[in-house]
Amino acid sequence: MKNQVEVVLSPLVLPNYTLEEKIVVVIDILRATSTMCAALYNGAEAIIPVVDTQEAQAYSHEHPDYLIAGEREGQKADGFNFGNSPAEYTPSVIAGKTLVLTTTNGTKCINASKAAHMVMVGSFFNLSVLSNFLKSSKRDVVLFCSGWKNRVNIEDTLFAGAMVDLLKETHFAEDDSAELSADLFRSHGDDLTHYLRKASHPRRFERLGNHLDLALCCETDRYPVLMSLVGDRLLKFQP
Ligand code: 3SL
Repeated sequence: MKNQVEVVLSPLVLPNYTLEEKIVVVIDILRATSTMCAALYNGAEAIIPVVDTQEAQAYSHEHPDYLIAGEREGQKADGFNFGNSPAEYTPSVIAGKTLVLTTTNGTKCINASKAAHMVMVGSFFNLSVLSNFLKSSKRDVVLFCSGWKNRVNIEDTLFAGAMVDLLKETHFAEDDSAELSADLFRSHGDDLTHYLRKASHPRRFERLGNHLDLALCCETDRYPVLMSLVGDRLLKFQP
């Protein structure tokens, strides 16, 4: 018997979904969950996703050895040495370190998912390894798109659609948002970077002079790593 897969298109509709007993995959393609995959793959010991900048600063006072990173409005947040680009977290910077990260949407969504049986992180960087794990999990799956300030976004919806499509042998699309995200991916998934020029966040990047992260975050399977939330931290997960 197949399990079900549901797609939450915006944090605003999360209260309509039951998370208990399910695996929740939080998606923030641009860029929080892509950054998390890059950092853990490149050797981070753990990532602590926090909701606000004060909480991140508090970790830095207690643990001066942690890297503290913050993003607001697509830019490095005031007072932070690190931001939210996957390109920042090379092995020489991140190996062996714990990263505390706060972002506008993605880290909030991870914290909002704690009722789940398991909270994981999805991006194009770990698409295949994550889909293989979910297929074998025998659990219902909720794909939680972080969006932008409660609005639906194209990039997270496309990724959710890619995952619904990959899971079709083991999971049936339970809600219309799963069906429509899969249809979107089937129509536009073969040229992600081109289609994503329509999306609002890449336009925000352009205005900020960020010409690299869109293409980078569309690279499928660049950082094949699995992670799950254990207490307050995301740790590498070996099935
Ligand atoms: O919203 C978020 O969580 C961030 O990923 C946004 S940004 O890509 O860093 O601007």
